[in-house]
Amino acid sequence: MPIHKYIDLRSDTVTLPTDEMLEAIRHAKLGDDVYREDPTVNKLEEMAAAKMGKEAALLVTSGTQANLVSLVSNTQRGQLVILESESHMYWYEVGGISTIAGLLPWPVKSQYGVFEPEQIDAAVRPKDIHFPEPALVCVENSHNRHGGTVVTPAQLQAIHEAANRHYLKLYMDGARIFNAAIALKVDVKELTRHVDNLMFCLSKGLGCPVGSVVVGSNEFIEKARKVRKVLGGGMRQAGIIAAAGIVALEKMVSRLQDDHENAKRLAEAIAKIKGIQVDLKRVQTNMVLLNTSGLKVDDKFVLSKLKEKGVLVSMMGKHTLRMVTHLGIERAHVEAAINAVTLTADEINECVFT
Ligand code: TLP
Repeated sequence: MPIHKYIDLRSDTVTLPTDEMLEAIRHAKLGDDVYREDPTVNKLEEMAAAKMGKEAALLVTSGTQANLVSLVSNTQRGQLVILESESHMYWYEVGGISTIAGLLPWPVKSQYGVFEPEQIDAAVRPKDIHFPEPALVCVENSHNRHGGTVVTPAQLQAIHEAANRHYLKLYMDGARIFNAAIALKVDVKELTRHVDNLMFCLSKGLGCPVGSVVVGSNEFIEKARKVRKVLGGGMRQAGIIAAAGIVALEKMVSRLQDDHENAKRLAEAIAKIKGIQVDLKRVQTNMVLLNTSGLKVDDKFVLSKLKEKGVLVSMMGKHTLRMVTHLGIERAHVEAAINAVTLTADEINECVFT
């Protein structure tokens, strides 16, 4: 576990590389990737494209850079992008969609992370001198702020059809796409075939230290490569990143099932605690959202009480805490975290209600 003193459930971004990854990094064949001469990067990109059923792929530094590169490569400045109102691109990417890509985000609300196709029809307004041109629809799978909920192949197909009706492209922030595929028990290609292009992260549940991959057509990736360069993301001996990515794609996908089972156990136990609510319908992958409004105290107080007991969680909004299971979190950690939440709630309930 990253910070050994704590059971760190803040995010699956805190995972550390496995010994096998470190060995692969040590022995990676390297070259200058801006010249396309790093054999390890080339291998990872070929593997990623094949796995996702697309023509080409591009290694980038982070999920945020992947989304930005993709936004710029799919659009022209001044256009409109339809996305889910709780999406990572809208909430957590420092507004790069507007400040750097020059786009107008058009947020659409949903209950579990994916909007209905009719909402795309409604968001696309008639051609009019007053309106920006719509260009792109984005989906997120699994959906972070909705608690790791998944978008099914059927939902993606319906959204793709709606996007096509309006000549819009469909992009997927698939930071955790393998979590979605494992939860839905489908090959990941079932989730990629209805999108024009997508990105996925190596550095979350798959355990790599750095890196995300953008995937799409040859033409799209060629453009993305140039956009990555202008954003300062052209890397040189990036094989040291790609080497871990290859291990991740070969070895780390199936174990995500353990994270999902651990999240389910956490969620079911915590749902029974007085003052905390968990919407179990949202617990589909490796996240658990805790609604702590029933404890009637400040979230920071709950957070600090949990920390005192050795458990780190993150804050997702007023009275919403998030726990994420990942590589390094074993069943014993899950049971210890349940105890810590139970004790914390007991202490708070005693003070508030006596
Ligand atoms: N998410 C992080 C934080 O930024 C909130 C987390 O802890 O969950 N898309 C999705 C769906 C993500 O969840 C994230 C990271 C990103 C993109 C950005 O990836 P990075 O952190 O590599 O830039």
